[in-house]
Order: sequence, then C-alpha cells, then structure tokens
Amino acid sequence: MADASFLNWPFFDDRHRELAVSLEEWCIKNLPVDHSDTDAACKALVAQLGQDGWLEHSAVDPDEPGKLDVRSLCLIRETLARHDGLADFAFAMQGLGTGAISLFGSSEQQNWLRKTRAGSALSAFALSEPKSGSDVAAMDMTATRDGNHFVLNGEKTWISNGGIADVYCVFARTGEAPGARGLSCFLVPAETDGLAVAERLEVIAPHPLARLKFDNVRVSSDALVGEPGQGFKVAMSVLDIFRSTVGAAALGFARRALEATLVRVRERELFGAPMSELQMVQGHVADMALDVDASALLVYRAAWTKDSGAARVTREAAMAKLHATDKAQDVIDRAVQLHGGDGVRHGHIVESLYREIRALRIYEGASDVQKIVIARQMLEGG
Ligand code: COS
Repeated sequence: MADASFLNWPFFDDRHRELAVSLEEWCIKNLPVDHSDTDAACKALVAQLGQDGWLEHSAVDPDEPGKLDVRSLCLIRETLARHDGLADFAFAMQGLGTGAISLFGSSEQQNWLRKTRAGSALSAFALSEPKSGSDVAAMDMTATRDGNHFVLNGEKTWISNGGIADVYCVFARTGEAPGARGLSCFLVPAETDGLAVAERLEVIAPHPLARLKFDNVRVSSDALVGEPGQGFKVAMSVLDIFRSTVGAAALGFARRALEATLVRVRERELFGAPMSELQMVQGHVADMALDVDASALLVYRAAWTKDSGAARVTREAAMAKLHATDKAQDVIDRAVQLHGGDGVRHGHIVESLYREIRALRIYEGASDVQKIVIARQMLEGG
C-alpha cells in the first residue's frame, strides 16, 4: 500500500478519508482489468464504477443541487490511477464530459447526469480541433443559428471516449464577437444525424480516442449550455476543476512508481548488498519522495481552495497540473532506471506507467500553456 499519511492533512474532512480507504479496498478487489479491448474495457469500467456508486462523485446530483467536490474527484483519480490507468480514464471522462452540465446545465440537461452517474451513459468533452488545441479561441467549428436550432459544422480531434460516448459536450463558434468571446457550448447526443467518427486514433497508452466530423449537425437551441458567446468561459471553468484532477492522476502514477521502486531496491542485490544501501540509489528515492509530496500538496491545495468557495482557481489548478504531471514523468523515469532491463520490458508496471504518464503533460492544457496561465495570473496580480 502506498504512503497514505497525506490523508491526515487538514485539506481533508473525515468523509474524504473514508472515501479513500473504501475505494482502495474496491480497487484491490476489482483492478486492474484486462486492457486487450480498450473500448469494451472502458464501457465495462464505467458500468461497474456506476453500479458501485463511485460515479456519483463525477457530477452533481440533479435531485440535490450542490457543487462538485474537487477533493473527492482528486482522491478518486489518484487512487484509481495508482491501480489502473484505464479505470482512472473511465472515471475522469464521465466528469470532464459532463463538467459543463454540472456547472451550467439547465435542469433538463442535467437529466443526462442521472445516466452518466449511474454508468449507463458515457460522455465526452469535444474542444480541440485539428488547428486549435492550445489556442482554444482560434477554433474553426461553427454553430449557425437557424430559427430555434443551431447547425454545427467542422471537426473535433483528440476526443477521449470519441466513438463510444453517448453524449458530446461540443464547443463551436457562434460569432457574437471575435475570438474567445464568440464561442458557445452544446450538448450533442451521439446518434444525432451528421455526427460521425472520422478516425480512431492509436496512442502509446491505448484508450478510446477519435477525430469527429460534424456535417450539418442540427440541434435545438435547448442544447446550448450556458449563454451564447460564453463557451470559452464554460470551457475554462470546467478545466479549472479538471486540471487539478489530471494532477491527481499523475500523482497516482508517481506513487505507484515509487512504491514499485521501494520494493525493487530493497530486494535487488548489487555489489554484494541491497541496492537500497547505495547512496546514489538513496538520492533517487529521496528526489522521488520529495516530488510526490510536493505534487500532492499542490493538487490538494487547489482542490481544497475550490471546495472552500473560490470562484476561480486558475493559478492553483495550473500549478497543480504542471508540477504533478512533469514531476510524475521524472519519478517514473527514475523508477524505470532503477528497474534496469525490467523497466523497459513490455508488461512491467513501470514500463506501462512510462507510457501512461506522457499524455497528461499534453492534454487539458499542455505544460507550456500552464506556464502561460500562471505567469498571466501573477502579472495581473491574481
Ligand atoms: N475561468 C473563467 N474565465 C476565464 C478563465 C477561467 N479559468 N480563463 C480565462 N477566462 C476568461 C477571461 O477572463 C476572458 O474574459 P473577458 O473576455 O471577459 O475578458 C476570456 O475568458 C478570454 O480569456 P483570455 O484572454 O485569457 O483568452 P486566451 O485566448 O488568451 O487564452 C489560454 C489563452 C492559453 C489560457 C487558453 O486558450 C487555454 O487555456 N488553452 C489551453 C486549452 C486546453 O486546455 N486545451 C486542451 C483541450 S481539452 S483536452
């Protein structure tokens, strides 16, 4: 079991501590799952996470209006990621894909949450495009008003759950003003005419991912989430919450790598003694432990700040994501090094962590974008 002393930190309430302990037990019983068919594995994971109640934390309860609890989201992602990256992915997408509905959805739109929280519908967040990933305001996709409807045309890419989602949260240009002030957010059910999967994308840590094509996709104006022209702020508000949770997933991967390394260096003999007695090895272990704790502090600082009522946690969330994902990459790289040949052997835990962590430094705002966000907040005095 990984170090759980962080649960004593004052960022948490007892309900968080209980959540972490019971999810750990659930993970030991249920994870990892077979990854040979990632679509099937994700659907099964969503169904089981829903059935066993974990997805209730992924979105607000439509019957009891409240807030997303970011500490619970982070604890769940950290714990799932430590046991199985695909389980973390399945949980995370149910939250990211419905984040706009949780924050800005009408009561009718919140009906989707009954299904996504129960694990009977999958959701996806469709923001990136072939020519706009980091620069959201440059998006090309259009949504043109036609009476009481909007007609969507364009492409979205790198869409997690693309191809298996039941509902997509889609951002498009409605043109109220140039750039960031002319975007809107729409809910588009997967079966809507004109929406098609153009390509499934294969990546180094496989999970459902696709490029989507929207060809005259017609949705009613009831599909609009939030106000027209406010789509950029909707997207950024969702990312303010979910960026901290990406940091939490990275933290889970890093803790797993550290855990595996501690076993390895105690067991493996080198130059007539356990590796753990070599000071050069101890130096790696110390750096790894420091990176893990510093990431945890930033992740749970951001989560606690949001849960304590802050309207925006843009700087805190960007710092948590930037630090935790970059440092997890370092921790995992050291773990691979200390495992020698085993570290790059297909199927070894540190080999899979090495592949799993990389995308987290890119999606939901690349490390470079997080630096822009942090610097702007500092320069604006935020
Ligand atoms: N919450 C609420 N509002 C926000 C916000 C946030 N976190 N961040 C920005 N805004 C608001 C700003 O206050 C501004 O409002 P006004 O028009 O009222 O002044 C508006 O949104 C535009 O903000 P800004 O001028 O900063 O927009 P930019 O286009 O310069 O933003 C960055 C640039 C890089 C910060 C932004 O595009 C970004 O975060 N990119 C990464 C996107 C990403 O994560 N992509 C991955 C896709 S998901 S896998």
